[in-house]
Amino acid sequence: MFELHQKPGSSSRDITIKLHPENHNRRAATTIVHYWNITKGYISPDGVHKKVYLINGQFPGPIVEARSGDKLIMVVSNQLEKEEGISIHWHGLHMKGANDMDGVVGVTQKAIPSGEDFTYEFDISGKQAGTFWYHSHSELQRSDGLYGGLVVHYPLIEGTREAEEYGYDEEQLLLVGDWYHYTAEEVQASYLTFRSSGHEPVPDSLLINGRGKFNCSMAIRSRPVDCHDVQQPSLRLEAGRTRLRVVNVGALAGFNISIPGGEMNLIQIDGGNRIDPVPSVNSIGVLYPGERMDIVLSSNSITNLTVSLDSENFVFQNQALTSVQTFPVTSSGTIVESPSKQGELTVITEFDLATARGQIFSPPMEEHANQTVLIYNHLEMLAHFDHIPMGFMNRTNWVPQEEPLIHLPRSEWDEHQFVPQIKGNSEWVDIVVNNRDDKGHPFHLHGYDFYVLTRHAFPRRAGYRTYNPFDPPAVWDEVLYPRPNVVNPPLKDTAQIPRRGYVILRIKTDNIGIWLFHCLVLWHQGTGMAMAFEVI
Ligand SMILES: [Cu+2]
Repeated sequence: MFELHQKPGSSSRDITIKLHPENHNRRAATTIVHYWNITKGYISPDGVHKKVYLINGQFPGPIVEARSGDKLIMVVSNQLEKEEGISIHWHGLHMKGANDMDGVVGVTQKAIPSGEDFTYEFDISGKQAGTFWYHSHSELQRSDGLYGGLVVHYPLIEGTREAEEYGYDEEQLLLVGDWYHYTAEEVQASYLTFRSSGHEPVPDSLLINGRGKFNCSMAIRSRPVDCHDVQQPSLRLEAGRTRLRVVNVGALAGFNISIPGGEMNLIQIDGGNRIDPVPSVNSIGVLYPGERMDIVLSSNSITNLTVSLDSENFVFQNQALTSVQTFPVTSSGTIVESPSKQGELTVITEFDLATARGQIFSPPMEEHANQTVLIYNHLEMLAHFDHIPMGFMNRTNWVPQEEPLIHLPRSEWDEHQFVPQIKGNSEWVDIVVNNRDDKGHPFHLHGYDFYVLTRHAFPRRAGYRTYNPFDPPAVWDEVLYPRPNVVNPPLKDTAQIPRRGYVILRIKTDNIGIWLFHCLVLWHQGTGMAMAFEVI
């Protein structure tokens, strides 16, 4: 058997994942091969026993580090005992020329059956470097632990010296996300019934780098768990300044990170996309599922780090959940006494990620794209489907097709596939998505980064509205229809579409293939909130 990364009942509660840019940024591009055996086993990430997916015996999976231009060969062996198909998606990597390696069951591949292997082989673009992650794109396996971090470093010889430019001495990874004590299948079953009234199952706990702390006395009698009390995990920073690469690996909730008394500087969003510089703050958010942020902080002023889950989607109360949790931070192996005493006020300065801007286009981009696609997304509970919540993109509810779309002529795609065609000659295409729901949805586009020209929620008093690019408003105004940002829009691969609001996402169609576009809330994705674009 494999060595468990985290032994059940293990007393080590150090969650530090130190990265090693020095092993990658000084060498020529190369081929990196990983052999992964996927199994399942019981562990207690937060003190509560749960059966999770393990990669080579580890949860979360092994960290993959590389440099721009490397070739990755990932041999994934499904060693699950029961018949269950798996796949791995490389979130944020463009997969140019490797659409069939994108890992989406039903679109780019069939699930890897138990007892079989699949080899993912693809080149990381010479232009891509940043914080990524990988996760299952089969069923709901992501929330039962089939995920891990993927970091691509800039080669120093290309002249980009980020450590000097941003002023940091070490790099660490933080995989942060909500956590459920029941299996994803059980959680989804509690959602896909009329009894849920469409309210999402609220998580029980939260994990950083696969560990957390659940207070066993909080367990609810109606939902018993096998629990033993564990210490709160802690983070260890080396002296100096640290670049934290933060990924939201959760299934439902966004979160804020704050370090009262400390200073954080946001430098990049999603896969290494630079932002217009912002002032140092001690709280940043909301980071939604699938999104990443890179922040630089000075370790000497930090004694703890607080993660606050965003309660936007917590309509049902879950008494078991502690949605704000503080993790001790040690610096150079010594716990620094907190300078702020009880009763003393710490001023919170917060940066709202929704206000991040990208690098400046000079001259600005054109107001109009070469092509525009208009989409309405909606969760519905229809009488003829027993009032079970179902996700729709325009009028289509996605169900992965048995044979993947890339291997079939369009005439053989079933009625659950909504896949507009767009031209792939590097034209600009605007994707306008109107979210008709009273909750936000973090959407991820495979194969591309997009510029977020607009991300807007209509005021509650404005009644029911949408944005139609083919019949635009006579005048732009900040309250109803803000002017699209063609000067410094942020570049991302995952973006929150606000409740009763809309986004305008602009892509340059330079990547041929069929690319999924879907909500990252796993419970929404699992009930059909997904579509794809075929770039021809
Ligand atoms: Cu959603």
